[in-house]
Amino acid sequence: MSFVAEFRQAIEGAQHILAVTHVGPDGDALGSLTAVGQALSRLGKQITMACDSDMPSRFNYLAFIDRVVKRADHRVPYDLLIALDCGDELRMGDVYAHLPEPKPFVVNIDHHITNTYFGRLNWVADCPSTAEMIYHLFNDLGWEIDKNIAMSLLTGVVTDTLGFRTPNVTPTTLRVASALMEAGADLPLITMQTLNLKPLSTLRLWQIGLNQMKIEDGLMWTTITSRDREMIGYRNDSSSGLVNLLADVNRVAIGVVLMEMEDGTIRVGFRSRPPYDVAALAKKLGGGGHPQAAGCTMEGPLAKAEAQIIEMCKVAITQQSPADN
Ligand SMILES: [Mn+2]
Repeated sequence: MSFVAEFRQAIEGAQHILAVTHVGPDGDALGSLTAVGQALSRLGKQITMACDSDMPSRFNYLAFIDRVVKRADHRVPYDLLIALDCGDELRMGDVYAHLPEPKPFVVNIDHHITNTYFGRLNWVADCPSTAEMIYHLFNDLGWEIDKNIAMSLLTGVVTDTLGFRTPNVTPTTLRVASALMEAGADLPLITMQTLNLKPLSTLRLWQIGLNQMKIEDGLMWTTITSRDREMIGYRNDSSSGLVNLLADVNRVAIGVVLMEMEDGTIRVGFRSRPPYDVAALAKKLGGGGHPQAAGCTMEGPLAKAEAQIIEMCKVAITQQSPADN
């Protein structure tokens, strides 16, 4: 049976559905989550949307965003869990970890190449965003994409492609975006809210990161200490685009940001340009992601993690460098 047919069957047989996306949610995570939440609630299902993080305010324009909760309701007998944009179970944080046994039937819909196929039903596709997958899924199911759902899905498409600029964008991506605009999605508003506007603390973070940046053998990296974070009041667990700046320098193959968190662990973000692949690197360190964008969490201290990352990245650059002629 095809995924669509199995998914349809799972939905038809379920009354209480829990949709979950990853911690530290981005536009694809919240766009996919709210699109699924809207569609299922229209079908008359009892739907809980959960994400184990605070909601970033720039996504306030999304319909249903105010219904996203941090924990599942443990009194509700969920018969289905839909994981969206999660490469593994850990990405769901305590929403999944704290869910009482027996856990519900899990459907895993994701576009990370490092996905562990943790669901009972899995759809993992090589696609620029989970939202683009959801668009195709709704179409195949014959579910209407109204203006609000289109806004959610286009938010995912636009943010995960950084405004259609990543190397995995295809003509299909543009056709999907076009169809979503025709359904009423407001592209300029999405671009302004999610890509252009940023809190001042983001630029303060870039300021610190750019001051510390180092470049050696095609690797450009920087470190942010938890004291830096405290000083500028930065609470996000991603570097909010700083790592993209580093990887976009023309002599650079891989860009890395190491950020020391309050609990002493180190969040590491990787970016690269083709043909360099950072997904395998991140996976080796217990993380995951895409060939050109990946991440992991390491034990401290910062200096030790930094030394290990520099070593691993330099080896990867040497091994993956195309022949000179
Ligand atoms: Mn995504």
